[in-house]
Order: sequence, then structure tokens, then C-alpha cells
Amino acid sequence: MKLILAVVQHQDSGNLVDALTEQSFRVTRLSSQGGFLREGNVTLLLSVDDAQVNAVIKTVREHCSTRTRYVSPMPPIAESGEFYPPAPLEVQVGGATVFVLKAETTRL
Ligand code: 2BA
Repeated sequence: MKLILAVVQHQDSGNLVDALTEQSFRVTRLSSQGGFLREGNVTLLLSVDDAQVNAVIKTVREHCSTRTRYVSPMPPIAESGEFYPPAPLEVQVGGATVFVLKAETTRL
């Protein structure tokens, strides 16, 4: 068995969960937040047979897009009274960050 953790963007999560459940995968959806952007994202939890890992990753790849986000860095402390706002930083987010771990599933 493998435990798959997939951190995906909120916009992609609905269609992705639909596609996974249509293929009869059991999936748990957790609300999460990225440490860098501090924006909400979604972490999906799936326990699957080893042979199903590739099918899950293929489905994640098909439903998760790369998006560009712009982050405003903190402005430097002005010394002379002049203010130069720093240029926004471009960040590529996604498609998805996927972790595959060895797992044992026990249903109580
Ligand atoms: P965030 O931490 O909010 O990161 C959003 C995006 O910001 C990342 O996209 C990456 O392009 C950029 N980024 C993150 N940390 C950075 C840094 N120290 N310097 C410069 N740019 C940085 P993704 O790589 O697609 O990650 C999307 C989300 O997936 C992350 O949101 C985080 O929630 C999760 N994630 C990514 N890598 C992870 C890891 N190694 N462990 C745990 N969670 C991870």
C-alpha cells in the first residue's frame, strides 16, 4: 500500500476529486495553507495499492495547472524619505506537489 499526499490549488481540486472518485479511488480532502504564499490550498489523502499509484499521478497531472502569482515583497525602510516600491515577485504555483509514502491501512 502507498499513502499519496497531493497538495493542489483550490481551483483544480473539485474536478480532480470528481475524476478520482469516478475511478473509485477513496479520497480525503483537507483544507491547507502554503507556508510561502500563506494562501489556502487543498491537500488530498489517498491510500492505494502500489499498482494504482501511476493512475493517481496521471489523473493529478491531467487536472492540475501551473499558475503565475505575484507576491509583493516588504518595502525597504526608507532612509532619505524617498520611497521605491519593490517590484512584485513572480512565483509559479503548481500543477501539484505529490508525496508517495509506504503505508499500512487499518480500518477500525
Ligand atoms: P506555498 O508554500 O505557498 O508555495 C507557493 C509557491 O511559491 C510554490 O509553488 C513555489 O513556486 C514558491 N515557493 C515556495 N517556497 C519558496 C521559497 N522558499 N522561495 C521561493 N519560492 C518559493 P509549488 O512548489 O507548486 O508549491 C505549492 C504548494 O505546495 C506550497 O505552497 C506548499 O503548500 C506545498 N509544497 C510545495 N513543496 C512542498 C514541500 N517540499 N513540502 C511540503 N509542502 C510543499
